[in-house]
Amino acid sequence: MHITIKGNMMESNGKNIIITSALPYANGEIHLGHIVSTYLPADIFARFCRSNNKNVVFTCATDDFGTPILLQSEKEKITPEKYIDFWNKRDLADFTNLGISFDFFHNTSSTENIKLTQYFFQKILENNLIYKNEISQLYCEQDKKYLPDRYVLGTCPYCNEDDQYSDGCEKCGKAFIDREILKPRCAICNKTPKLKTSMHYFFKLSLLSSKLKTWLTNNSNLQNDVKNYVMKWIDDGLNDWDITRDISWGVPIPLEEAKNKVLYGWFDNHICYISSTLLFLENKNINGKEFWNNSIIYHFIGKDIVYHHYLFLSAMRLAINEEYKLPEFIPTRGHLMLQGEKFSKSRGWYIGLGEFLDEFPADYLRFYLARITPFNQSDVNFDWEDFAVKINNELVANVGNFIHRILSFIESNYDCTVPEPKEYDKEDHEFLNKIRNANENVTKHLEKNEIDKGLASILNFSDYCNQYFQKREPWKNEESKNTTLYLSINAVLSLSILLFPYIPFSIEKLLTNLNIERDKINWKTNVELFIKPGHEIKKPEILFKKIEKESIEKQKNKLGKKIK
Ligand code: B3M
Ligand code: ZN
Repeated sequence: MHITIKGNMMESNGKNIIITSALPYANGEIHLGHIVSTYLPADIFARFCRSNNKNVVFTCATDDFGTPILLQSEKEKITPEKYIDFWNKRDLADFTNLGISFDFFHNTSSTENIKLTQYFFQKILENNLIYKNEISQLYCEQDKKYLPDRYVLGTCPYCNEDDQYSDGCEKCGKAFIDREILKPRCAICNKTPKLKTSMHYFFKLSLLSSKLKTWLTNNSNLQNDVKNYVMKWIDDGLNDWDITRDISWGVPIPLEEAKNKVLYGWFDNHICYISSTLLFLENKNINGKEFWNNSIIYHFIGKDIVYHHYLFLSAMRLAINEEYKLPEFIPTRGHLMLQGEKFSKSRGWYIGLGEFLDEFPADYLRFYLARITPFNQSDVNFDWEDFAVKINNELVANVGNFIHRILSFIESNYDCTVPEPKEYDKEDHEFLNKIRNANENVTKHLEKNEIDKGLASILNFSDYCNQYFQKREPWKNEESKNTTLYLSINAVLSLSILLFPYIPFSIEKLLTNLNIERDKINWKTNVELFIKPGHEIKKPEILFKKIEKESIEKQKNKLGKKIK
């Protein structure tokens, strides 16, 4: 990453871009729903910015702390450290297999994040925005533990369903307020817990309401539909936030009097966006805090964590007087449905990422999800039939077809050497203009995070290329064929540059076929045709294979049959 430093200040003028993706909990496989809303859009944008020579820092981490992870590690009779280490490595492997090009992937349980989180707590406390209050909480005498929501099971008072956690009922969807659950029992030993008081620390979120409103009003980059309901939450009155948990697994509260108490996971996890970025930069001898405050910041999330990002995250940075600036963008997207229904692991209505990648190339998933994911909060539907249609008719028959025809024509008619063009006629000039301006439309869309519209624009260009080649009939027009192939191979390069953020694995292969090194090209390379007459291409290989009907049938038959 080339960052130009003038004196002590970073030369920013919009060159420094910080991109984060919401942190996956370290206790389960990456969910396709999070790939749609968070990881893929962030990665496409990061690759687009890098291709435009921006100084990009793209980070993520596993969200390690919290009750469910502690509970799960106890069930598996391993330490929480061991447990999260497994999932941190597993998630990074999955992200790598999917081409999610984080510059750095860390942990919320890292020493850097613990230190920065404790710094935030101390500063917010100094600024009189934290107070103490006694709360009563269920306590298990047998396990000598206070029992947060996920440690208490019981019967739903609304639908009478048993074995529900004390924060809400999975069956009827009702959220419970303080200890509404009937017949509460400890989730570890099944004994009946008793009520015990405990000193908790509260963040005065309510006192930051007007500062939050000012920030939201002045930040025109945030999506209006999201901003509107966040404003309503503020107008309805914000509750102060209990940031304490009486468990061992979390960021210790840095106060003598608060031994054995930790901070709530949502207090520390988004601070990891900052601590991971700082660590990555400091490892390159770059002042991370200066870079952070001289960057444009994007936090990519799904709509289920809007409250935490538009309110908790922003309020905490406001509470320390913006020592670390707030984000310009919080790209927020919807959830993923499967064949028109909600994903459900317990009902087997689910596609596992690993399972998908065993059957289909990662670029097929990237292409299809980018094709169907608008930049808004509407839910997106993964349909196996539609997946096959879009891959076969668009990626294979449109893009793949054009690329293969050009490369194999040059291989068989010119012995892999790009021909010298002759004079251009009107159609050639039109095609030349299309090639040189192909990135304009796509740029407009990707700058606005409209990954679906960007890809649609690329497919239109590819369509045009196919029509041009078909009309020029180089296989029978001796006179014009050199010009046709010279322009067409440059059109293939333009397609490679534009598609790279979407289907990086295939484009790496294509650039090898074109005998072009990736770091020799960027987003604007082909404004002046980069491939010159005489350039040698390699023997072409088929980039995309059609999806057969049987493989789709196989996937659809699996639905609903998998057990949890
Ligand atoms: N670990 C996962 C979720 O609720 C949560 C995100 C944290 S981002 C700081 O989607
Ligand atoms: Zn117990």
